[in-house]
Amino acid sequence: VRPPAHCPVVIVGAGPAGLVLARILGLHGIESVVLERRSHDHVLARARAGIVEQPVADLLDELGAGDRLRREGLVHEGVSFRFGERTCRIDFAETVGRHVVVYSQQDIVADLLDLHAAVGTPVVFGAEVTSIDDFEDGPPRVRVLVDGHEAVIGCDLVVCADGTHGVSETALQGRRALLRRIYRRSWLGVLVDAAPAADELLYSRHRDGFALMSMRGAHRTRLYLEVPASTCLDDWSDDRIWTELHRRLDGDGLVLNEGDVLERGLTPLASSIDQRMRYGRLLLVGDAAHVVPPTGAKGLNCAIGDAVVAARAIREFRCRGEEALATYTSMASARIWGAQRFSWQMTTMFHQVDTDPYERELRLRQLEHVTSSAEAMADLARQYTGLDLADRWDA
Ligand code: RFL
Ligand code: PHB
Repeated sequence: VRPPAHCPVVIVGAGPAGLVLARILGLHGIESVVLERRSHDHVLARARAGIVEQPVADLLDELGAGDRLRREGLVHEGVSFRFGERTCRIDFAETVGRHVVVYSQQDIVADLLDLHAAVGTPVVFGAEVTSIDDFEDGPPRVRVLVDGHEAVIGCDLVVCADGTHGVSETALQGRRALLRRIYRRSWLGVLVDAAPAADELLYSRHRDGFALMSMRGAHRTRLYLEVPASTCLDDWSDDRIWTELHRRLDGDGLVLNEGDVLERGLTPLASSIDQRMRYGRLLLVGDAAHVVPPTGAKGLNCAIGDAVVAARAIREFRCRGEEALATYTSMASARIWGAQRFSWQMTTMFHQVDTDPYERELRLRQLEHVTSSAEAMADLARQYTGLDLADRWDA
């Protein structure tokens, strides 16, 4: 696929946000092109999120991209929290009648790409957007490099779904209304060729640092360890990783199953949010606009939630012109701030290294509080399984 000279909507980035947006626009008969700097294979190989909120799984179904998720995804009706000597299960089904689906982000992206190929949405791989011009006061022009050749695409609107460190960062330099938090800790994540040691996720607060047991299907375990942000992946031999994982996660009848480490990676914990998600005729969606630490499992879900709101703003823009874009940020922000707050709460409750004794105790009390009563557990379950989307894609 080659980039066109003109397209009503240019979407930068073939992550979950860009691909869901292109699908909703397509269902409303609005033409778009998706430009992705990486190759098709690279995009499908990137190991990332794995927890899909119930409203997001329902949306993927409605968009025609949910068949495999329904067949292969694991429905989880609860989660366990370990702290001190206690393991506490929060039952989503019983407290709020909801669930999450464990299904990898790569598979969601693969399903959306198959769907786009089937319906003929142009998705151009190996297409690096190098600059976006004139978006503040007129129709934007997008410069893109494909196979060493530069092309310019004219459009009515550009949507940056380009994640962190994408081209929107450069295009908006010095203009952004960013609020940030750096946690000075990272997660070391491994994908292991072994069956998960339990049917549900286990989040563990441990004096040596947080750890999480998750999974990808019935035969792969996904495990995370809290490590200092300055750590180097080379310092973590398989032996050292397993020793730490067992120390922080084994107990209460659970012993991790070991297996070959198939992938490993480091994710710094950070929160950031741009208080403006619209700059003239440029909209930000997903990680390009806001980032959360992975503890609440919200990044992927928020990115897809934004796509629904952006699609509505674009439809109204086509009827009423530029003034219709004015409400985009406020429409998206309640759900985004909900995810920011929940992710911050989960992160602070479970991570305690580098905090003073008062703060450490406070965080433990918070964890005790959220597991102390049916009401508190229901509140957590509601947030974990996902707040309703801000809008309906088909309304
Ligand atoms: P993405 O997925 O980063 O996609 C952005 C795309 O834009 C492309 N791009 C460009 N293309 C053309 N020209 C340019 N100049 C470009 N610059 C960038 C990139 O190549 C890329 O393909 O952003 P999007 O769509 O906003 O989606 C966000 C999610 O990917 C992210 O929030 C989640 O992965 C976060 N996350 C989790 N979220 C959850 O909801 N549940 C989880 O369980 C969860 N676990 C995680 C996570 C993220 C992790 N890592 C690695 C950061 C676990 C981990 C370890
Ligand atoms: C994952 O399975 O990758 C995962 C699960 C829960 C989280 C973060 C990541 O909070």
